[in-house]
Amino acid sequence: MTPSPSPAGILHQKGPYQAYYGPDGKIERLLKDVDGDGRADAVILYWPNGKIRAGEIDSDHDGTVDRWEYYSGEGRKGCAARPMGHHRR
Ligand SMILES: [Ca+2]
Repeated sequence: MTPSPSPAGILHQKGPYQAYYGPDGKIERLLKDVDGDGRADAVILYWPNGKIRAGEIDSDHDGTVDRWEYYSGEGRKGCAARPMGHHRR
C-alpha cells in the first residue's frame, strides 16, 4: 500500500459513534463516546477484511485507556498487552 498525500477517508458520526472509513469505503476505525464528554471511551480498529483488529477501551471514563484487546486477522483474540510506560496504580 502506498500512502496517499491527501487522505480521502470519510468520517461518519451518529449518536455516540464516530466511524472512519477509508478511501475504499471500508471501515477502519470506530470510536464510541459513551458518556458524551467528547472523548472516545472505546476505539475499535479494523483489519482491511473488516474483522476487528484491536480495541482500546476507557472502561472507567477517566480519559485514559485502561483496556487493550488484540485480535488476529481471523478474528481470534490475542493476548492483551499494555503499551510500555503505561502504569496505573
Ligand atoms: Ca467520553
